[in-house]
Amino acid sequence: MTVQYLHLAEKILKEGNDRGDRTGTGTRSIFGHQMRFDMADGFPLLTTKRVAFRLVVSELLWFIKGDTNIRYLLEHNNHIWDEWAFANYVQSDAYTGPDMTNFGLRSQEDESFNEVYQSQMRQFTDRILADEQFAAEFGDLGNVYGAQWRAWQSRQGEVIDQLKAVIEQIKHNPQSRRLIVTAWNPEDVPTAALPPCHVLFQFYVEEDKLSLQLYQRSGDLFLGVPFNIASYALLLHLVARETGLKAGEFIHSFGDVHIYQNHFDQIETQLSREVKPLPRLWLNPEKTSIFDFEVDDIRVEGYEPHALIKAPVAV
Ligand code: THF
Repeated sequence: MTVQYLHLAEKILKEGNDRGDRTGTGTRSIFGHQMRFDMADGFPLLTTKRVAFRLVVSELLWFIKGDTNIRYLLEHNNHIWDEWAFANYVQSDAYTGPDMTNFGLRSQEDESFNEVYQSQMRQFTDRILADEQFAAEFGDLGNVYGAQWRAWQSRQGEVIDQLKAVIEQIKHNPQSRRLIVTAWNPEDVPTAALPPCHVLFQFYVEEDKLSLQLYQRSGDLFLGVPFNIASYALLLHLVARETGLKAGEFIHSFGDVHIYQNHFDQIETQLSREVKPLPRLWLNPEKTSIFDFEVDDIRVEGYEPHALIKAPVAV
């Protein structure tokens, strides 16, 4: 798994196009790539740096619950979506603190601004946790993954639960070529804070094996992609558990896959490191339904990666 990831990193560095991007950071990118991970080889969690698997778990369970409010993530000490909620808040009339325009870039370039930003962010997340009303108003990210997977609004005003429906189809119609969940809702794209990066996934059943393919329109190779691989591999295992199948392959297909300019050194560090054996996934054997899993029901065993490498996230 790690080898395929490092191969992709080398390919982007060597062949990629240097491009500006929405966040102003600059990336090197290629268009179109596919990786295949066989779950029989171990759980695909990157070994050339430590990936915080507990954050992958709470984020995925948050999607599966259909939750779109960062409060659940904060309760699990998961801060990976904070910036997107904060961006909505500081643009609203309710925010009266110091100017936070373009906080993502400025916090990286200006240490004194960064201190002010960190303190405002801290106050924001503390208040989301302490104040239910405030959380309802400013913790919600709108129609992100959880909403599209579990509560897609139909034209007739009905609610479509794509995840439940696809699980029923896997159980009763496994040969189907329509085992699809889509997060890409064209109606929501113009107004979304961040249109979905993982646009669509499809299941495939062959004999007793379940496979999953994801189409990702945009992938941040250093920060996001290791999370995304682990997240969809875990989703595959959970759906396999619920449907009584074995986890087969996770196939990861990309549109624009890129390395941010301010992640080049970190990627080089990874390329210089030796690959280690993959961990195994432990799922609480007492749980059978994907909708009943909690964070403590999911662990990796035998994960001994190289040290964490820090990098700024582009907002
Ligand atoms: N935006 C960008 N620029 N990259 C992304 O990967 C990304 N995501 C989600 C939404 N927008 C994105 C958010 N997912 C981290 C990991 C995943 C994220 C966001 C941030 C991150 O900072 N990870 C750190 C550890 C964080 C911690 O320990 O708290 C890391 O070192 O991996 C793509 O899904």
